[in-house]
Amino acid sequence: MADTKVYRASTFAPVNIAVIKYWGKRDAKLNLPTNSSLSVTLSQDDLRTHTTASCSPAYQSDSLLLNGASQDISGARTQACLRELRSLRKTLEDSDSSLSPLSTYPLEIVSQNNFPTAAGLASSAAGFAALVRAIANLYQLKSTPTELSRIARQGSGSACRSLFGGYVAWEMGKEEDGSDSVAYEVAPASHWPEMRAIILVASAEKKDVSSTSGMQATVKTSTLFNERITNTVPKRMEEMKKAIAERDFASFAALTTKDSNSFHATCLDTDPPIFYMNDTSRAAIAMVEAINANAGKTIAAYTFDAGPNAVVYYLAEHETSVLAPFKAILQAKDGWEGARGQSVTSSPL
Ligand code: 2P0
Repeated sequence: MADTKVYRASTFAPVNIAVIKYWGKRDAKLNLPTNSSLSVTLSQDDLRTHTTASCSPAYQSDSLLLNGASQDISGARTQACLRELRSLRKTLEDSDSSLSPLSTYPLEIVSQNNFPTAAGLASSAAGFAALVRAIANLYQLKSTPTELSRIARQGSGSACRSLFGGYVAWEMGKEEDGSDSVAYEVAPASHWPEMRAIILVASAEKKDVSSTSGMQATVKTSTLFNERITNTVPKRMEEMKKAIAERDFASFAALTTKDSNSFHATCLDTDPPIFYMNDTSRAAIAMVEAINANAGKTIAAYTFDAGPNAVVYYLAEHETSVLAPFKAILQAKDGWEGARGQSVTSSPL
């Protein structure tokens, strides 16, 4: 009788929000960035991708279902992840003849996000991190999260940072083959457990300019961009690591807001210009400025990804001062579609 056994493994992967932004590729095929970046992983309780990977000799071909809809997996990025994971499994099988030949079986991947896909909420990051982790679990690979980050990066750059909880750096690396372009944990969430983030959803619609095409246009046409990657970001990476090590919120906040504005400035400096922020985003910036002025010190920091949604970082002790003004505008439905309170967690993947 034909073998119809199904092998299965499931995992969750969290969303991460960069405080030093990745924007620009030096190699689009391998997803190698023009600068290092640093992010904070958000709680899996609220925003996450759940993925089940299974394989069986009875399956017809590889397949991927996202939020119930069948996805095209013929793209180079998904194929690169599948190829690398199968190759690691094959190495295990070659060294241990008792292992079943899972690397030769078709894969079925079923993913579910609990947040809007492609709305500037880093869905590709959690998505590819969960895909890589689920298949690595299915294949019982011994790889470390940093080794898996090299694979997830090829699916989507920011995905390499979602393999860790807490505070995570993606070092751009120097090698042409991308072997040293990997992520690692700068500090666990427990190092600074008071950190909180609120995400303000200005629009849950799909963005006009994808990150991939946007960053390639910036690399080609922005004159501000070169200053950003050669001087601004390398210096900020070190300053941000120090701010996190010292739990210095004022420095963390200043670097976070400046880097968000620097990234959006290079978008505006792109030809044709890219506008990810809108009037609602700018109202959030004004609100954070007012909250800090009112407190007489920096207690809130905003950052925006490739979309209009605001992420505001603050410490638990200032929850009321930071959230009350935002709750007021959310209730007034001033362009905001909803908010989600988030806290940083160690995300045990
Ligand atoms: C980041 N973003 O560091 C930056 C900030 C958006 C703005 O990483 O082409 O979806 O798949 O490597 O990872 C979004 O870019 O791009 C992103 P690809 P990705 O989080």
